[in-house]
Amino acid sequence: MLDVSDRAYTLFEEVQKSRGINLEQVKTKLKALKIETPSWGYGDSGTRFKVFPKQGVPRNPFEKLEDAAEVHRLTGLCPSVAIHIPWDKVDDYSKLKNHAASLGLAIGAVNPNLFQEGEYMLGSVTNSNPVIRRKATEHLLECVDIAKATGSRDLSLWFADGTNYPGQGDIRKRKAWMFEALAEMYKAITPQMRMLIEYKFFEPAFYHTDLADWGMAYNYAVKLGPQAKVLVDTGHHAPGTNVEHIVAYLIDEKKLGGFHFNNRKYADDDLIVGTINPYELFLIFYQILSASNDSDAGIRQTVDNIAYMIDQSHNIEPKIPAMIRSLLNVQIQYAKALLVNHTQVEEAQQRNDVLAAEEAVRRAFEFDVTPLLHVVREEQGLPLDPMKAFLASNYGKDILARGKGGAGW
Ligand code: PSV
Ligand code: MN
Repeated sequence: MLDVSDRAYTLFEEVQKSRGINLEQVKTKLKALKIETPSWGYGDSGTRFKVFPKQGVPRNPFEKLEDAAEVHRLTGLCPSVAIHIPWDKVDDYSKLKNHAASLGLAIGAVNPNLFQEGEYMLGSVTNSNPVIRRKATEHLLECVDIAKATGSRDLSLWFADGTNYPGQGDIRKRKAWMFEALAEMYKAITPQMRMLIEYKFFEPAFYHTDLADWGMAYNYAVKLGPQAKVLVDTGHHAPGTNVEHIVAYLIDEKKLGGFHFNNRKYADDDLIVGTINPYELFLIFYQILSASNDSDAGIRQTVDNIAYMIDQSHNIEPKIPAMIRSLLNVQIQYAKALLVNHTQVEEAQQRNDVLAAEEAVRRAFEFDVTPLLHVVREEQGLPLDPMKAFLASNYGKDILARGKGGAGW
């Protein structure tokens, strides 16, 4: 039975029915949406100017999982957690995996970290010193072993490698070294694993970055083989870049592996996803959903295997509510994108009716999906308003006993 608060749903249902939208299918898709949260999003993080330590932040990877489990309990959206090595280094990864399982979670993507050791100042896998390159490659291989122990499918790869001045490095040699390291890693992964190659156009390097854009990531992924895909971090593009175009292109090439969701105003701001430009997020999902019924099974398979992950830096905001907000923002835009009438869009495209086509897409964005999400949550036995439920619970108060100075970077 519907809650009184969801009388609005009856009205919503009528409107959607008249638009030819099957809400039962929409609800099924919403219930299947899974978004991975990052262990580092629960810890202290900051800008290069300051990290503000927060009270109650997890002190180790086990406590990070506990916070993630609480977020999953309230939202039903995030059954896996990405780990970053060495931030989440433990002696026994099967213990970490079992701890996750005991909380109803799985360990998700394993992220090697090749940007925090002094030796990597001038590059990790692209360093001109072969000893440092070897050390960096060994770390990639270590992460493959960790993924075996945690049962993770994805290795999520981001390289800070780059140079600050023209002439500082040999760009083409570095390109070859990057490939060499990736190829060695590719040989080490199991048939179930995937390498997700992330790109970013600048920072920390300010002149050139070895893996600067989706074209370079795509090229490495093609050369490596079918288990290598591209990872799109929404914050890693120059202002004005049409990210949803990149998404559609990579899906069509069957090379889109996953996302790091966050939002940006200027550069890689790592703000909460959907807070600055929710329409972009909606349009990304519109592209994904347009491809989800493609006649090409490879494209359908690509869409089905997209890893949705959050990658944010919660500098001033409390970590758990920030994560809940992020998940809800993704869910809202996904719900809206599910309301696009694709037949209507296609018909308008065929008539070359530009305004009708634009209207058919935007219309879905303009609906308030609150009643729909209430009903979905009610059917899943979840709190109708996960944020409110968290704020009313004792979890946030209890963890304050952890004190200040928890895990961070
Ligand atoms: C780099 O800016 C990045 O997006 C990469 O995914 C890192 O692994 C992550 O942020 C955490 O620093
Ligand atoms: Mn990222």
